[in-house]
Formats: sequence, C-alpha cells, structure tokens
Amino acid sequence: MLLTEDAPLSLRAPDPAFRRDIIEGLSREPKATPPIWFYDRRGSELFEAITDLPEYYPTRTETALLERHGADFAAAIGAGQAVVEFGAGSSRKTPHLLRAIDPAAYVPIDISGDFLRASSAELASAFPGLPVLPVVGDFNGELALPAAIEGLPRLGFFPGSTIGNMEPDSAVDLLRAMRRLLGKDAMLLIGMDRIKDRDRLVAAYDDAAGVTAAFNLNLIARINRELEGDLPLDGFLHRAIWNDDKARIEMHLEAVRPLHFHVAGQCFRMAVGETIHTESSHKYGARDERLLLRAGGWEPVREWSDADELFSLILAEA
Ligand code: AVJ
Repeated sequence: MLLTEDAPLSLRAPDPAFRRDIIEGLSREPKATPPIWFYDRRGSELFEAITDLPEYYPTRTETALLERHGADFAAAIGAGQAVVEFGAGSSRKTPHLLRAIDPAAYVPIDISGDFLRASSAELASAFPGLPVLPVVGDFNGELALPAAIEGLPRLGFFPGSTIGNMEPDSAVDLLRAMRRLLGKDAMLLIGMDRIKDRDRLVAAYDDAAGVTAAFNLNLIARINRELEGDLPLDGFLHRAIWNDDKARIEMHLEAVRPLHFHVAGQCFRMAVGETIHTESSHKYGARDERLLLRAGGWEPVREWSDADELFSLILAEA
C-alpha cells in the first residue's frame, strides 16, 4: 500500500539550487558541477540504459549478490525492519532485499519526484500489505523520516555505489548523517565498487554505444533548457579518465574549441581542452571500504562479493 504524507514537491519547475550549483560550478577553477543534476527525466532514463550496458558491470553484479544471498540477509538482519533506501531511483534491486528480509515498512528517498512516485506505486503493488512511504528529497540535506515508522528497527539501504560519487570527507559526513537519521540500533547495507583493472573501469564509463556520453552531455541540454543557456552541444566531448592517485573514475565535458556561452544571463569562456568535471566515481579496496564505514560511525559486520570481486555489499551496525 502506497502512503504519501504530503503532496510531493514537483521538481518540474526550474530548481533554484540547480541554478546556484551550475553558476557556481562554472565560475570555479577548474570547472566542476555536482552529479545530482544529471538526473532529470531524460538523465534518469539514460542512467537506466547505462545499467543494462555490457560494459557497466556494477548493477548486474550487485543485483546478483542481492538475489544470491537472501538467506544470509534474513539471518543477519531479521524481519520487521523499516527499510530506508537512499536514492531509490527506479528501485529495481529492492524487491530482492524485501523478499529476503520481510520488512515492516519501506521508505524510498529520492530527489526525482516523478521517478519516485512511479517506482513506489509499482513496488507497492508487488508487495501488497507492505506500507510504502516515499520521501521526495536530497539525502545530502536535512530529511525527516515518516512518523509511521517510529519505533521500528531501521535498516538503511544504500546500493549502487552511490557513495562513490562523494569525496572521502563528504562520504564520511553522509554516513554520519545516515547514522543520526536512522538511530543508534540501526544497520546499513551499502554497495561499494571495487578497485580493479583500469581498462575495465574506463570502459564502464565510456561505453561503445555512447550511452554514457549521452548521459554526460544531457547536462548541457538541461542547462540550456532550464537555465536559459546557449552552450553548443557539439562544442563538448565526453571524457572518462581513471585518476589513480584518488582511486576514482572522473567524467568530464571537454571543450573541443574555444567556447563562449551564457547561463542565466552570465557569460562564461572555455579554452580548447578545458573541461567541466561532472562526476567522480570512487572505487575502494576491501580495507578502504571498512575504513570508510568506520570513519562514518558504522562497524562492518559482514560482506558479500562476487567471485571476481568486482563489487561488494557490506552490512554494518551503528
Ligand atoms: C549512480 C553514481 C553509482 O558512478 O557508476 C554511471 C553513475 N555515471 N555511469 C556510477 C554513473 C556514469 C553511477 N552511480
């Protein structure tokens, strides 16, 4: 059963935070914009398409882990939890977890209201009797959990290696904020992407079909549409590079010629080869994962990984 507390915010109107972040990001040296702004309707669709690409191993590897280890989750987590999912998106992985642990409520949190409403309705019909309480919001900001889950034990669910988008200091801040939000007896099931062969990593973010390029370039189209921009779509190239020092894939939009454009009435210039850094996707070794969790106030208790150790799911306690 789908239970919405208030009329969800419509995010269709241009978001003042989008404008602020883009102007600030383009004014910076080097230029860098936050990855949350990829996910308008088209961006969310393109991300879904990315998850099906042959080169993009994280989604299918994590989904297989969730399918395979249901009995382990049931034993380690137990039934009757309020499952709070951060950045729920289309929630395609969630049914595997919910079937395994038989929770008392499901609270998906996502910044894209349209996507969240559609996926919550779908999930609610697949789990009749499970209260589904969507929250539209940015989990990097202040959030309140629905009153209806008060008193229930909580399991945070943060799949997809979304934590990898954050710089280590912000990742630690977010883990601590989750711990505060969920309470002192909570658990957290989190997905992290492993450090691996460089070519395999780069291919996952620069696929042959060009879907990731379209996803990156869609930010340009969105800026033009929502912020009265005049950035030339053919003035930018998609770049995916492995930064070994920081153990992360970086996505950039690189100017292919000298550019001069406007956003919300402000003027910007880029030299040939200059980039807008649009996303970082941090990768972790097994010890890095545990160190990050501990720094964020969570003690790892179990871990599941595939045979090739491409991806891991870690269960931690507050
Ligand atoms: C949604 C942040 C996990 O970093 O792999 C995929 C986003 N960007 N391809 C990732 C993404 C380009 C994805 N996360």
